[in-house]
Amino acid sequence: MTNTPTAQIGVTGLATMGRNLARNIARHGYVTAVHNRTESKTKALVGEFGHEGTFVPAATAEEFVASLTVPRTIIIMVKAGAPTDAVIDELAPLLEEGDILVDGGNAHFADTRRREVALRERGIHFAGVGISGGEEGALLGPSIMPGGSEHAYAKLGPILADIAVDVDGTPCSTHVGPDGAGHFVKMVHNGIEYADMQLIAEAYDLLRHGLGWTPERLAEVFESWNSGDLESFLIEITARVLRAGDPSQPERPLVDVIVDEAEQKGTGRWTVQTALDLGTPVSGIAEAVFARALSGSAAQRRAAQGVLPGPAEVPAVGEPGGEEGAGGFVDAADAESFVEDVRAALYASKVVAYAQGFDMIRAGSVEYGWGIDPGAMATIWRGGCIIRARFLDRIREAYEKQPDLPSLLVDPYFAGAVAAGQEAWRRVVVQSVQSGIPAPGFSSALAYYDGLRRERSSAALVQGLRDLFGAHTYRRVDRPGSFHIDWSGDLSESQFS
Ligand code: NBP
Repeated sequence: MTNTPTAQIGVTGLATMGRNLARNIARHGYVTAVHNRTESKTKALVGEFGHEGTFVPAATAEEFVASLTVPRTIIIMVKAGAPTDAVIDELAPLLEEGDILVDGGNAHFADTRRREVALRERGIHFAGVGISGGEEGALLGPSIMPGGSEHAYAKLGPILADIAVDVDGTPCSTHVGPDGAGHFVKMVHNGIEYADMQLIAEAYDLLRHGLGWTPERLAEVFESWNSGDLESFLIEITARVLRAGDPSQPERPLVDVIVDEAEQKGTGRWTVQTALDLGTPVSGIAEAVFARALSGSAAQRRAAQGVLPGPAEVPAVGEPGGEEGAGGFVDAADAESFVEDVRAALYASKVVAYAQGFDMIRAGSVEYGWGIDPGAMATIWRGGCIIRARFLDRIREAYEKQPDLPSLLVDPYFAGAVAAGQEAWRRVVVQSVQSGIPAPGFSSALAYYDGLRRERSSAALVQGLRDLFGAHTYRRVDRPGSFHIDWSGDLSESQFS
């Protein structure tokens, strides 16, 4: 170990993400201090990958801090929650005013805000940085959503831009905004990821049961979609998963032997909880979180099977005897148009999910005074992250043309795209209802679309009811003010403001 500080940046927490991020940083020529609570991980990293760059291993937090040039820049990559607080508590007393402490884990943005305030009081710049791309992204180039002060970003930004993936010459990293802005945007990113995966799964389910095609044949459908508007990492890997056979009985599709209970780590749930507080309808993300919860309600699902009837004529596909072409509810002659309808429904629903996610970013930005540029978020999501997709370029263009766009859905390109597919979208939702194949993402997206576009909504009646039972008052279409009816008396109207 050295007593002379030489490291330009340090990473503490060398599990999957931290170790790959440290390697990425060192590969870019930065002298990188590395530390982990359990020292064996530090030794393993340097032993295995020490040749990739200049690492300065440290056994203790004191050695780690002492190895860094001042002002120090340290990235924490430990398990989110209490472990992050434990690491901050250990490091903060060793740091000096002007040092920069970065949390690259999946922290809740409210924790980041709390930590930022506490460390600011000690003169330490705390930056919450969202990092997306998983293990491979951390090593080869993630999408990075840095929050924190301008001061911290001035030092951190160039390093992050170096290690982030690059799309068309632009790094997928930009300053999101102060304190928790980066982690907030990362959270919404993950929420959108939930919605996107749910919609893809619904498309697969409808195609599989509608057409009776094998997963392998459906892999071809997704591959073909990947060369159009839907081109994205998630569509690409859907084809890969559908094509895969069970390693222990290769003739059986892998997707048929995977237990159908989706798990979650919690960022989707956080997104929905936060959206409820902000009053932003992210119904696509909420449906995805609830669909995962329903899939995991194994005992209830077992109890319902055989008790709750569905439409009588719907066949079971993927069951014994459910081979290709057998038992789909769509006539073979209509197969091509059904595939196209599902594609259009998927695209339109996806536009809604992203529109809702961007609405939430705008609402969070207003609530917390972050000044987030939504177009810049679309730009940094084009590569490295799980939701990377061709159409993020379209989103970037939409916000470039009109930074205060009220909804992505009213941008001429997206309005046109959704309008072109809306009849197909309606047909698919009808078919899902008639065949008893749940498509909560498709149908709630369509309901949101219709709710948005209709001139008059049913909320007028809701307001009337609220006034009757709770004297909550209502506003009128023909004059300003708030009004109340004397419901228990002569039904006269009084004005309150
Ligand atoms: P984990 O989330 O599995 O955390 C393991 C690391 O936390 C180890 O280095 C462990 O040290 C350390 N740690 C724990 Br646990 N408790 C600690 C404590 N009290 N004090 C000090 N260190 C402690 O690691 P990961 O999967 O590499 O993820 C790191 C972060 O990145 C997490 O916040 C995670 O949510 C996020 N993440 C992001 C993505 C993505 O796609 N962006 C993917 C996966 C994870 P030890 O070795 O001594 O036990």
